Amino acid sequence: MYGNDFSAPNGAQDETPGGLLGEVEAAEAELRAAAARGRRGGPAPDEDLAAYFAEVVDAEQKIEPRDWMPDAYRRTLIRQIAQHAHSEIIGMQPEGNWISRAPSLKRKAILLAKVQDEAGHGLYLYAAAETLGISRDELVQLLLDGRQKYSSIFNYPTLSWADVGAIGWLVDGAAIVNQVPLCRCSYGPYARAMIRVCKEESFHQRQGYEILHTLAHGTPAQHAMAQDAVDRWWYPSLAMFGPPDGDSTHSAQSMAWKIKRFSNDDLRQRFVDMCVQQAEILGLRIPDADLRWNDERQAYDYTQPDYDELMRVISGDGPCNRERIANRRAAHADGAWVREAAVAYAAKRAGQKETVAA
Ligand code: BYC
Repeated sequence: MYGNDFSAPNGAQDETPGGLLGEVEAAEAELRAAAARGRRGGPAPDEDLAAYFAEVVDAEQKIEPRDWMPDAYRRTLIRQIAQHAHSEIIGMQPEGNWISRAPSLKRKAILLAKVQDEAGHGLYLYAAAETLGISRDELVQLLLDGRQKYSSIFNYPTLSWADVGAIGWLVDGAAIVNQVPLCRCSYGPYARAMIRVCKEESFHQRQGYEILHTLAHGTPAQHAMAQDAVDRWWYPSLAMFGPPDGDSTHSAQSMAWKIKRFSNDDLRQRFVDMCVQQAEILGLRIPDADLRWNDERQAYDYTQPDYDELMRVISGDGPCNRERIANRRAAHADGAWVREAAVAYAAKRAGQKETVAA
């Protein structure tokens, strides 16, 4: 058993063959089937638009950019997709911190490729958000001004090489558990972007798992370093799923619109259940003395993360918030000449085409 395969301790496999990646493939097949069976056309002239929208969503058809949608649905998607895109971009920093210090050429090449994938995910997601009528420039400015959020997890420091393994195993693992259901999101461009993102995230998780496995089976000092990383990343990873259901402001509406398919707590539970068995194989301990199998619930009981800490980190007061956003602002300013050159080149090309056409 490896990476994000999921099975319950009683030996019962997850309901979908192939675990989470199997679910991504099933979602991809569903997307193709929905496109092939066509869908009802636009609303009739006198039809109630909200009822039309609800009918499309209830029929598990995708809402596409030109379709009518409630303003609040559009705003929710822009908020969530932008937050997701910003997370990918800011998320390059904690791991980027170790590229020049990776312990071998092979590890360095793998980490470079992973961080590049994250830039790619950010770009697909900005492109998906742009289909909702907002530009990438505007979104980037909202991030830089602190008016849009990114995931809390990227405000924690990466203190040792083992943190790169823990990020892969736990952070990418949590991300996959959260994002696989988004492959079935009602908004077509987001669902389609998620298919590719999840496939790549699965490799990311495996590389982290493999780093931790190597360290955990190495010298006592390496084992201790791996355990220390898991101790520090476990609770922040649980907090990635957001506030508990009772405090989640958007979940009920997002689930009704089929943007989210499961609640924050349901996904958090699924993640815990998946990790327990993987930790055993790694030979590492999950830092929770109260973690135990509950036969009645067919799930593990576990200690909740500190949600006050989550709220502090979200509101800008985590260990690395200021550093991360300062780095992003500096990188954006340093890249101004590239954007200007690209605009000048595009204008020159457009001028040449006009001259040829004249
Ligand atoms: N961090 O009503 P709720 C990655 C906010 S990148 C920050 O439950 P919702 C990777 C929430 O926005 C992983 N803020 O919200 C990259 C809301 O505030 P606003 C990123 C959080 O949206 C590089 C308020 O709290 N993944 O995988 O229904 C390297 C109330 O929450 C957080 C995504 O972005 C948080 N943890 O549910 C490695 C996935 N939690 O906006 C890996 C897409 C909550 O009202 N996003 N908030 O001011 C989602 O699935 C959902 O937006 C969430 C939150 C589950 C995160």
